[in-house]
Amino acid sequence: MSNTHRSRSRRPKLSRVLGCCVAALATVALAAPHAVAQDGEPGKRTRDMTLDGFGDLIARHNNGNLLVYPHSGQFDGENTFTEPPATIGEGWNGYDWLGVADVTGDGNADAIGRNPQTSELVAFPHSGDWNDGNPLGQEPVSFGFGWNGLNRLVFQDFTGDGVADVAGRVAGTGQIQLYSNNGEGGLEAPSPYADGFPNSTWIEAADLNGNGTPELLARGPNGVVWAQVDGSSRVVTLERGWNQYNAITMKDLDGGGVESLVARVAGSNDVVAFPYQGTLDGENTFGDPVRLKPNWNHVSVII
Ligand SMILES: [Ca+2]
Ligand SMILES: [Ca+2]
Ligand SMILES: [Ca+2]
Repeated sequence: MSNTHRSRSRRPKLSRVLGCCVAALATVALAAPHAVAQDGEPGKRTRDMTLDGFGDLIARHNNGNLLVYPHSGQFDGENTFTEPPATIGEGWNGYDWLGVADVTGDGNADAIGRNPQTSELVAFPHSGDWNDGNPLGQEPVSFGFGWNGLNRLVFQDFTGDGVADVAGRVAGTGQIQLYSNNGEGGLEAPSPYADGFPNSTWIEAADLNGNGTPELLARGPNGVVWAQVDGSSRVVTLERGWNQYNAITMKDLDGGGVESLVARVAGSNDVVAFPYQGTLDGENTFGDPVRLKPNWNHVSVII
């Protein structure tokens, strides 16, 4: 398995699928010169598609389009992520797992997808240019095949070099395995990283205590969201009653470099943020929910 994950073979076919499709809407604010904020810091990842230093809200429309809602530059409820979205790809319903992080090592946010038909993990590198509205138009990079054996995937910098690595939960054993990034988009052979997540219905990673090592976050079947701190056995409860959410992601709301919880409420489908309060402090880590988007039932994935 290790050799296949070192592969960087080119995939012109997928490039054609995604290269044709971009219709960035004209009213989207043009990017300011790229301000290096959290990009490349240990234990963090960038989701800044527009290159202004603020992580953007990314979603897959039910029709398969990949949408970017640019960050306005400040955390301000429903004005935080601006409308209309830019469409940066189409055909993404062909992937059953999506992520956004810098996996190629240039500091820009790349889009990653797993094709369940082929079991391949593919990254679409950011071009480094937002103004053309087609940041993903380059040749994709393959991480090889065999990825269907993981039933949860997380893209985050676990190794502290500022480039996103891949962690995944192995179907059956429930163990989290880490595929370290060599810094240039190649993944090393997997190594065991954590246990204790066999029944979790959501898994993520974010550095909540600011020491450069991400915490592993998970939601249990009982609706409790908890964190395993710094890869140790120390566990803290963050939230309770979270089975009411039908999608969960994490987002740097204010450019401060620490990601907050973001979730979609079942029923209303409102997307709400639970702002990071400044310290990793159990159930006080995140504040009361603030609505970001009303009735977001038109998207199937939120990143
Ligand atoms: Ca941005
Ligand atoms: Ca790394
Ligand atoms: Ca940490």
